[in-house]
Amino acid sequence: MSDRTNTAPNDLSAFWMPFTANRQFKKNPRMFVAADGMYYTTGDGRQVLDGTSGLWCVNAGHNQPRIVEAIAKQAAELDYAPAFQMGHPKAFELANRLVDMAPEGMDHVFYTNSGSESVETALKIAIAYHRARGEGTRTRLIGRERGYHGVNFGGISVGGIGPNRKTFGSLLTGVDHMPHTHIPENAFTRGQPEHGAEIADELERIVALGDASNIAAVIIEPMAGSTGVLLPPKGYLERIRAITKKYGILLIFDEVITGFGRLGSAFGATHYGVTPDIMTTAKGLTNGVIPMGAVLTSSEIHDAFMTGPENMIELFHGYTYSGNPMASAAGLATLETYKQDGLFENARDLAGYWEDALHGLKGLPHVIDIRNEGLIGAVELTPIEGAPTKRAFQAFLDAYDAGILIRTTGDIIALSPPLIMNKGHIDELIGKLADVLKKLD
Ligand code: PXG
Repeated sequence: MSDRTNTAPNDLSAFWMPFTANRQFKKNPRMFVAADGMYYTTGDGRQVLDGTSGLWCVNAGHNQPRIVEAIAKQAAELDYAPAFQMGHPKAFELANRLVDMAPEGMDHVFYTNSGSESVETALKIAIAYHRARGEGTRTRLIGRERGYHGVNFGGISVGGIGPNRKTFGSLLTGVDHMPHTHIPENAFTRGQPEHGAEIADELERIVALGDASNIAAVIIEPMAGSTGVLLPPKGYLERIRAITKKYGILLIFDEVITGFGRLGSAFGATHYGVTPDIMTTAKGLTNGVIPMGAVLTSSEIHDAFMTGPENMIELFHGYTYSGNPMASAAGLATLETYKQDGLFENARDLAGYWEDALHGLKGLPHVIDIRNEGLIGAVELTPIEGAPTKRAFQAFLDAYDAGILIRTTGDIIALSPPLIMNKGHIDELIGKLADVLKKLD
């Protein structure tokens, strides 16, 4: 074995980076070494405005003093406590705070460590719930094209992303997909689009063919984030809710991106006024600082498990780090920050200015659609013939050089800045993005 103790810190080969073009990155790496408020500092000492809240998670901005202090204090006080058959106060306190901010009826919280684990947990709870009630034939799951539900096997099965099938094969059986809601007649819509509520009726066809007695749950993002900011047409979510209710099928909202103020309300469910049976969260729960996810369920679901002998474990599921003290402390400080600093209100107040600024990019070269909701935006570009994704990725590289962090998916630029943003930050972000787009080949 080679002696690795002298490996220079600039040797980049050992770290196999996630969702990254490793060889390209390592030839010309982009490193962040510090962050504060709205800005990252790069390895070469430049300030980069965070237009994406890291990966849609740093909703309260970087280096938030309450969160920094809470983590430091927690590490010294109680670093870890067993998650099974033992408790610690902050996990219970955080669950109560989450229930307080969730829609009426979402009364229980199961902790995970990521959005992907929240999704797996929600799917397992849905199947086990029907079984607990004597409807064990309800095992089928329904997702949606262009849905993103993380990277584990359940999530990629209900998700609607082609490359997952190309790379990982047949995935889970017993899964159907509804069509996505992204239709051309809604191009350049501000906020929720007018057309497409009837796309929800495809669910009726899937139920007619598969039979409700076999179907456990439907899972969708209230607004699909990572496949390019695909908004629910007006009336669509209401129809999905009505159809699932009619057939006794559980509705899971994957709120990993839409949770914690991104749309100007606590959750997508509260923003759109449609309450599911289960909600998955992560990211903004702890401001992205310590990994944590949470699944919220109704009492009806939770209570269905609370039968049988009291010495028995009711749900055969959990993680070593479920509700761990450091994450719980970070979560409590994060929720306190959202409340004390009025960050959801700030997102709501800024949404109009954000919308106007974004739609001001209409008419720039290659721009074929602009979409927005809350503090989320997307600018879709025409792909280069025969080289999809290349144009948007070039925009990402140019933007980084210009001092703004954006995300791209396919040829779509996605923006989701921290909720602490002000109008000056919007002007800087959109102004620099406009300059990048004007010069793009
Ligand atoms: N559900 C949804 C709706 C998500 O957006 C996950 C589950 C999985 O979460 P974890 O914590 O396991 O990554 C996500 C994650 C992007 C981007 O730029 C989006 C995500 C993650 C990383 C990048 O679009 N979403």
